Amino acid sequence: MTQSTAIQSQERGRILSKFADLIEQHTEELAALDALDAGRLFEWGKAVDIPSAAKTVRYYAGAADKIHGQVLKMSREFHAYTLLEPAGVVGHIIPWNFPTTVFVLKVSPSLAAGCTVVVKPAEQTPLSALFYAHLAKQAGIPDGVINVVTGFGPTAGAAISSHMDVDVVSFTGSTEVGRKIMQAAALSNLKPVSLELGGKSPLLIFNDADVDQAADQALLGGEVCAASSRVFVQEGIYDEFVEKLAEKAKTWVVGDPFDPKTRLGPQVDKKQYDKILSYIEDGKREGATLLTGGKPVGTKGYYIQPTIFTDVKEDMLIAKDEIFGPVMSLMKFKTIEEGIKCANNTQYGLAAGIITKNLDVANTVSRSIRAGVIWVNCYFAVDDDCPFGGYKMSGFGRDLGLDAIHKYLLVKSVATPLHNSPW
Ligand code: TXE
Repeated sequence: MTQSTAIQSQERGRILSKFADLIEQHTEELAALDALDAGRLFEWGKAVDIPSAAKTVRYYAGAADKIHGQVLKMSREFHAYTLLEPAGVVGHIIPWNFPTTVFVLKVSPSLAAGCTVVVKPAEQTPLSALFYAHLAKQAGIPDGVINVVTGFGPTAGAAISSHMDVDVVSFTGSTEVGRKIMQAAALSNLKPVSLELGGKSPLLIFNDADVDQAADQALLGGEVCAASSRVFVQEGIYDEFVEKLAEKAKTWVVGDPFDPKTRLGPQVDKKQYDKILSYIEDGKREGATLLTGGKPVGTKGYYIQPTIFTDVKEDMLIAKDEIFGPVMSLMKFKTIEEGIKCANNTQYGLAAGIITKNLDVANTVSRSIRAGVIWVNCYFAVDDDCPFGGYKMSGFGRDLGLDAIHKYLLVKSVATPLHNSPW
């Protein structure tokens, strides 16, 4: 697409706003599709996932006409400036855990930047992506701008990452597949990639925390890349915290994602279900103590009880590997330094949580943890304006925030001598 045929930026913003309105108008259908496909809670989808998706699209709609380069100060008498140009065709390969959220946080900044996109949803959860494409057409996004290609990873996904005409790939998924995508990019047209990969995020709870609130924060885990799956509790409140957490976890209703009483829906598929149960067995075998859960629920569907292990050692598999399910490892620490060391003892670096009333502790620990997102006295506070992405083997590149648009832009420098200036 040339500059002359491209839809101008204000018009792009207007169409994206219309897309956001249509998402809101179809909240129920979209929440139902994600509940059917991914087992996401229907009520949560209606109250949070879908309204937040519309908000994300609107955030980038507002940014579409504010993307511009800079005038440069050259060391000679030149007039020089940068142009920010759309990178071209962006391939988005997305996972099954947040079909709606990841779709909009990838697609919206690319469209604001003026790119076209090819989206491959996860094979387990293609329905909402197809419906979003349908709504995009109704909003006036021209044919060919959003292309949804359903299919499996090694075929449809690999075709995108190795394609000579795909200019950028943005991926969210496992570290293992992230490596393959980088390889395919390197062996094809050297397209830039951004990778949002797994995590084993720590939550540090200090002695001065409100134990009741801390237990609620700790329970926001599950099939979330940033789940606080390693919870470190300072020794002074450890016993009280364990008791409180067990009490709360036992009240969680596991079941049908369409039932408003349900707090924990099913796992996405049999592969994921078997993987989680096998990690629970590893935990027991390696000597961790099962505080709650540990078993499947019912005989139909892929339901697992919220599972909490205590007496976990840092070298156990359940403390090292990303399980991506309702399994938490609880560990104890004494000093701030020990807490920081434990938090950083992982190959991952996606997110971390800190619960304390002491500002000095919060500031020191925030700077010492090698992770892309730090939540102090909260957890999973993801927002359109906050860049999201990892350090270390959790990948690189950021989704969300205005900076995400720059993944989908190319910088061109233009320089010309001023009249009569020697060069
Ligand atoms: O992810 P995959 P899976 C982690 C989590 C989970 C594990 C496996 O630990 O248990 O990954 O989940 C596509 N070339 N996360 O197997 O395989 C695939 O079709 C190109 C963390 O479902 O990484 C899907 O669209 N694409 C994560 C997407 O990659 C390929 C979210 C993700 O699938 C491909 C999901 C290939 N060779 C899982 N192979 C997070 N960070 O939130 C697969 N795909």
